[in-house]
Amino acid sequence: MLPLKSGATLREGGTPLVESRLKPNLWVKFEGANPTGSFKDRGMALGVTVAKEAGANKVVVASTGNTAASAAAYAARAGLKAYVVLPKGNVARGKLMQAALHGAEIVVVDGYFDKALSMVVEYGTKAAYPLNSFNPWRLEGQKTVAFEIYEELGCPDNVVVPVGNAGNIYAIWKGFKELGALGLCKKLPRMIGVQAAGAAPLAKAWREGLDRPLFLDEPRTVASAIKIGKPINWAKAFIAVNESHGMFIEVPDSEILRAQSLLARADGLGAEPAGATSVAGALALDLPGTTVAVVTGHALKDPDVVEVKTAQVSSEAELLSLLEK
Ligand code: AN7
Repeated sequence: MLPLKSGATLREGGTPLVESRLKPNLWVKFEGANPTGSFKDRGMALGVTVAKEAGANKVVVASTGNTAASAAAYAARAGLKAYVVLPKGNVARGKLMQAALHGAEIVVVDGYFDKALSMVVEYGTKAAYPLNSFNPWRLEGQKTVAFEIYEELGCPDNVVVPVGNAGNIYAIWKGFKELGALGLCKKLPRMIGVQAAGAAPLAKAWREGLDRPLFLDEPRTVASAIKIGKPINWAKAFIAVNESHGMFIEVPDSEILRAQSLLARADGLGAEPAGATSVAGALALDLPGTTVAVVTGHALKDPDVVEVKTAQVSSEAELLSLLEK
């Protein structure tokens, strides 16, 4: 089902599918367990392989952070130079660290992700191979999560996905459609796209019955990975949701952070805020049948969003009395 046999792999995929204790019939596909800690690795393996086969020696991405971390690692693996263009002040600390660690050239621009992406689309592609999700190979790689869900659980009734630039929900839908075409899925899942309320150009349009997004210039959300006002793959996301009889919804930041905490404490899974957005959506909806929430990124990506409380002791006796409380 993939066009290439070998390439720049770091053994991405094969992530845990965990039955959640938060709700009956809810499963979590934990994409934070990929090599660089997000689902982006599935597509980057393929994208970098194609870049290498095409003879490129430089790759470029605009990113809210995870694409940059993944591009940096896979480019390193393939011996290519990576340039990552990031919105200044809008990228979580762990992701910046990863881009630097793997040797990418980090370029920052004032403004939001949308600005960085339009610069890469208009100019970056002239000098380097672009690996944003308008590159179809990225989405071909990302569809493999559908195959893994099928292998472990069969075909679920609902698949809930965080939506930012809106490529992943389409990639996963494409994977399920291929399973359907092979006769493996008799009934395809509803695709449910979840956006943060302050960055919800698709969910707001959907609620109003529109067939195109309500782009915004100043997206706002704690989930920096999906702080995107003008998703480039919006048309593909509408196809996924319409064809699957699914929906888009928005959730406030308070519910995203609550879901992040619940998932960590009930299920032992640490998600970054954008990753927990799917869980927030699954908890907000009353969905019939089996639901898989795709948790797209690891908690370590964004260490600054969690408040750390400590209790200090200065003697064994104090420690003991604390433990006995
Ligand atoms: C954790 O890294 O856009 O809807 O530049 O990092 O396919 O864009 C990240 C997106 C969800 C949204 N969850 O996926 C980037 C970037 C996490 C993410 C999304 C992203 P798409």
